[in-house]
Amino acid sequence: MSAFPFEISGRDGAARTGVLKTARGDIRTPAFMPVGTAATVKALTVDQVMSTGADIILGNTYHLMLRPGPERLERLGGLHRFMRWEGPILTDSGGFQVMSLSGISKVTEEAVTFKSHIDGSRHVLTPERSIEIQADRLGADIVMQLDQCVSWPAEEGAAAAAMRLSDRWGRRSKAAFGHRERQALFGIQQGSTFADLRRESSERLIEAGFDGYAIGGLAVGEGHAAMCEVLDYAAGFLPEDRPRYLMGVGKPVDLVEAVARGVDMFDCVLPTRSGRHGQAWTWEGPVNLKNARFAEDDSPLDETLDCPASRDYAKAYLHHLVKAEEILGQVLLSWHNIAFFQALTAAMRAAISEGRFEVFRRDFHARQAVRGA
Ligand code: PRF
Repeated sequence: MSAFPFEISGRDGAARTGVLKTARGDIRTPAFMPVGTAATVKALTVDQVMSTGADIILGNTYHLMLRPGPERLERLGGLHRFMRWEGPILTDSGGFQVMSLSGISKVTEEAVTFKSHIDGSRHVLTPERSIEIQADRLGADIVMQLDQCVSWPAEEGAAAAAMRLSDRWGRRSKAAFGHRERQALFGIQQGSTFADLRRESSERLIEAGFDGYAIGGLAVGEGHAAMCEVLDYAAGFLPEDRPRYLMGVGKPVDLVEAVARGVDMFDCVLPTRSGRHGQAWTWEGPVNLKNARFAEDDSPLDETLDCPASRDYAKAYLHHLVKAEEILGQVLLSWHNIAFFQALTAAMRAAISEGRFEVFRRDFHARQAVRGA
């Protein structure tokens, strides 16, 4: 029995819409989770994040264990109280961030050992310690198993070994997590771009039994078309009645294509990171506010969005802020981008509910293509 009910209220092809009911509130799916790596969704207050309609945010074990440290966070009342976010939080387990951020790391059967990217200090992360940090010290609502993600391209043998290690770590994660009323544990499918490995991974995860199932190991350089090819089968290997979460994805077109293949949840640094670099995501594709064509453009980014950053500020002003490297430019573009990603998932939920997802998908691609997204 899962801690959190997942109620699917509508389907259209492989796409689904519903609600994942957590102890800290409902997550409407398809859902986009803004990334709050270091106990902050960069450049935004939690009130701004909440105002965009985000139901859940993501935090990172890797960063928070290095700074401010899990025991200190626990003494300060846990991650929710620390950062003043009252809704659900999903935390990633750390393995992927070790791979992508730390200088040196070593993976053994027992643990991943790595050097901090902040001060070079040495740290050990076992599946058990990752669960303890996420569930007991930080107090995450959705906890991820520790896994190993191989880079792309991968040899089949290396991908198989990492997938099977992830399975063993998943079982240890589950044993350490135990049974909890107010928290859920998600397993992570691995297997790179190999269908047989993705199938075997899913069978192992299902046998162990998790509250939700993530698809890991994608968006690591394979590109949109190859990712879609994997999702053609990988999503369907996972249980129909539990949430499916595609980790670290992605661009708006990735979200739409993944939802079309049965994915329910996403997270990505893209809206906040690109916002800090002057890029805004729109129904017509991405635009760079640095571009001189905005210097005297008095229109807002999107007056239909219920977000001040999208609706109330002229592109000419945003252009000026970005050119002058003013902090407010980063704040407003991050805010707009998160609002846009929430509007995108809301539009998908409505389209699926109303049985017009395929029309939405076609129109979406046509509109994005206008600016060559
Ligand atoms: N595993 C974990 N976190 C992740 C990934 C993964 O494979 C990815 C891959 N895109 C992003 N974040 N634990």
